[in-house]
Amino acid sequence: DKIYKVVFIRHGESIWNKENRFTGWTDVGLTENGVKEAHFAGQLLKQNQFGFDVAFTSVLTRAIMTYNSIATELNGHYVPVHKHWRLNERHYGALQGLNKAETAAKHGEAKVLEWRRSYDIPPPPLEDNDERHPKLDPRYAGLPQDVLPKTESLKLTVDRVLPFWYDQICPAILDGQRVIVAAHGNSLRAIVKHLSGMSDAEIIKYNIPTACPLVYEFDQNLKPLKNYYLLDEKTLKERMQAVANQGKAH
Ligand code: DG2
Repeated sequence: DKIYKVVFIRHGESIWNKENRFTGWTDVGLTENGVKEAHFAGQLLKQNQFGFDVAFTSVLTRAIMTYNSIATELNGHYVPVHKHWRLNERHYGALQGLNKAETAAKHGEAKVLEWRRSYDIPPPPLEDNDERHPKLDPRYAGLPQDVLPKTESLKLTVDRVLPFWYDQICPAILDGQRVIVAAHGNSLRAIVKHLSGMSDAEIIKYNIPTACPLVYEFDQNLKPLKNYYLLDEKTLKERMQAVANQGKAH
């Protein structure tokens, strides 16, 4: 029987990951280390005989740059790339720009954990007249304002990612194309929660590490059969723990 697959990857370390700031829809680039992580991910994919016929990314630079580094390693720059806002990171509302550890010191680690990882509690929203409002960003021009978030819980992120997953990504997988999706910690948690059937309580503890290829295999009905990271257990654990630690007050 034919195996249908998709590779998910969170971007490499971004400038704001390094500075430990809530990022969301803020468009920051990768650090030098983040670019290295992305190239390493491309090499891992190559060593494991992965190649792609189509790529999907968010419209945020850090995901696009990560995919480009992977494409370089795979000699795959000719592959079509679809960039879509529905794969963007969860919108972090008024937290965007704040340091996560300082926010934990101020509001408590429990509150920060709630904002970062609870399923349905959104962070405080941006004001309508905030200069960071997505309506002022040319990449979202043409979208009706009521789809543009001012904050998002993971649940709201699931709601806006899934239409793109079902309408664009699933048909490519079912068509037998080899698909890669380069996105973000929380937009990928949204898809993984949906695919794995993780409960609202389990998803709180689940962290997606930077630049680790995550492979999902499906049957012909796109029922998930298995999933695995292309990375040794030890490095994977370290990278997941590093994400969890970002919310500590120090
Ligand atoms: C991070 C994730 O997004 O943050 O928005 O700060 O994946 O684009 O680096 P990404 C952000 P946490 O939810 O892990 O704090």
